[in-house]
Amino acid sequence: MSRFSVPSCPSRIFLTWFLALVASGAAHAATPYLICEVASPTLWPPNHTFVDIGLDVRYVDSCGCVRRLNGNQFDVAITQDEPLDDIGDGHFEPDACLEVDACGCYHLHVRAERQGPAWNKDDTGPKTTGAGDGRVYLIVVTRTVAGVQYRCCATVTVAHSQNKDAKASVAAQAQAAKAACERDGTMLEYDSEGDGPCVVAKQ
Ligand SMILES: [Ca+2]
Ligand SMILES: [Ca+2]
Repeated sequence: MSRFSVPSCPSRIFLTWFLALVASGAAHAATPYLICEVASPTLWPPNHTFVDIGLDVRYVDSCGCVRRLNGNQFDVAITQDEPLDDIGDGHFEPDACLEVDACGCYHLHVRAERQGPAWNKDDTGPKTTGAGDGRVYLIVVTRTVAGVQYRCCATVTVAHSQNKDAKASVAAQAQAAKAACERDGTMLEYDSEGDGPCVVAKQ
């Protein structure tokens, strides 16, 4: 006599339901994704110093397991919506610097600065080539797993001033930049890392 017998009807129903449940779960395995967060999404005052923005990158796999990534486990690009060196922004370059320390921990430093006012004090005409409406830094992190590239986006802003309208304006710019990045990887106009050496000090 076989050790295994055909299940009774209620048991067969349960077995069918269980197998269907397992199959359903396999078919709906979640798509992996990246999470990017910064501890300092807004910088003030605009004193041209580098600030470690506390970039935190996590990878969520198809099982929902969350892993914090070290700096050697992803690529990062940082761009901004203002030139690196223009009128009224202190003439410091580069404006971002990514360091990976001996322990593999990463530190993304961003310069706390933005362009000066868009108009001369007597309102006789434009003073800068930019709008002077606050600076947005866009951080784009990518990671490739089994030939598939995943992306996440975060922003850091430096408002033109601390009044309500200036802060709302730069927040709206950041929101739009993040949405475009998440949609199709769109970056901002200027490469924050520029061509200069990565030195975490005011130059
Ligand atoms: Ca600069
Ligand atoms: Ca801007």
